[in-house]
Amino acid sequence: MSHKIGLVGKPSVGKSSFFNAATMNDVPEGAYPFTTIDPSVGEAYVRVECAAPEFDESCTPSVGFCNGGVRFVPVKLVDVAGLIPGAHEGKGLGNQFLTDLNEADVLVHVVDFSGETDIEGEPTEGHDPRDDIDFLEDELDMWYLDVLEKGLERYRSGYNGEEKNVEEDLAEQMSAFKTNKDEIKQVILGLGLGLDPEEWSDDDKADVAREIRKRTKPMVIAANKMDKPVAQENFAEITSDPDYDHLSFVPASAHAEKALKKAAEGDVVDYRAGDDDFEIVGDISEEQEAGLEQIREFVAEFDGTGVQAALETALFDEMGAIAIFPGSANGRSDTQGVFRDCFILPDESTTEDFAYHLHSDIGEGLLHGIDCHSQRQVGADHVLSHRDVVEIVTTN
Ligand SMILES: Nc1nc2c(ncn2[C@@H]2O[C@H](COP(=O)(O)OP(=O)(O)OP(=O)(O)O)[C@@H](O)[C@H]2O)c(=O)[nH]1
Ligand SMILES: [Mg+2]
Repeated sequence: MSHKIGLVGKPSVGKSSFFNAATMNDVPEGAYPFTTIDPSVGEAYVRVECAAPEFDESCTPSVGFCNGGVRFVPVKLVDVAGLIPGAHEGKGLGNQFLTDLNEADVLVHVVDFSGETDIEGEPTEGHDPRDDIDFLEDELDMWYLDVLEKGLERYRSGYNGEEKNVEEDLAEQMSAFKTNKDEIKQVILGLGLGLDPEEWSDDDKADVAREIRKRTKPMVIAANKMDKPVAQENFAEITSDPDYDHLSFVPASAHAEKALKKAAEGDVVDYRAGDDDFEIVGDISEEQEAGLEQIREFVAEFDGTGVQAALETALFDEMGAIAIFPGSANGRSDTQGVFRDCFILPDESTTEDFAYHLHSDIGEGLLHGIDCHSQRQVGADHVLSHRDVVEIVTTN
């Protein structure tokens, strides 16, 4: 039941490199477009500060691992094929790409900030990464608009009988986007539109499509290839451009992350994924040392390689997910030990949602929860916060 994070972007921006760095997989990478054709799914991790030390406990994670008080909780990462302009009309790998992307709960848009690949992923110089950011949003919006138009057609044809209801027809047509009629109605009314789509202009329709896309495809931008000076210049410029204020950017170097993980595997460095420093522990050549020292400067300046940070910003900040530890209020550990699990739940999850997440029987038998930090009882509809430790009390 782990969450799925999708890596998207035009060809040759470094999606597969990012994927390999995060998952330590070995899918092909290449300086030519469409190196990746079929999506690969791998296991990556998001970091959560472990709650066990706060209870003077040690933890024995059932999945993932804990390193120096940092829990690495598994998530699924999907490396999809590159997207080029016109994908919604089937260009490049077209609709297949869009279908793959739809399975993700949240997206990391990998952008080549060096500007050394053009919009189709071919080598160039001086390309403005803003064009990539715009085009991906536009492409998604046009895809949503196509589906929205089909929903409007359904409405016009009276698909759902005499009682015409636009939000219901749209919700049915757009169900693959994991939206529903309440959300669609909210969007329509929020844009100041009425519920009769015959009165909407083309711009209104585009606005509705865009707003639904924004809500259903939370996204963070991984500004990749930041190990190149030209990428750093572009980053400074774009992150201070007011037109891009609404987006969150994480500076990243998939190359740096991969180099560190490889070096750690070979016992050359002591490196914990996501950290802003590492220790050289093996015998290395001068050349290797110089390379590692360059990476050290990078991670010190950008607070890590950005690979972990991009995944976590996507899941926790953009999607609003929270991590919950099942706990026991009296501190007693059972035979299986405490703090075995750390679950990632959606935004606004309640005690009851958590109980059902554990098991439907637990959900059905729920009496109340106990917030283990405060030792207070919490009701079924109490909204949980990130890193809460909760005991569920049931009738059975
Ligand atoms: N300098 C630098 N180059 C990178 C980085 N990440 C990827 N690259 C290079 O960018 C090129 C494309 O990388 P891929 O990972 O194959 O890109 P992709 O987005 O998966 O490409 P497609 O599968 O064709 O869509 C390769 O030559 C990589 O070595 C990085 O962090 N820094
Ligand atoms: Mg690829």
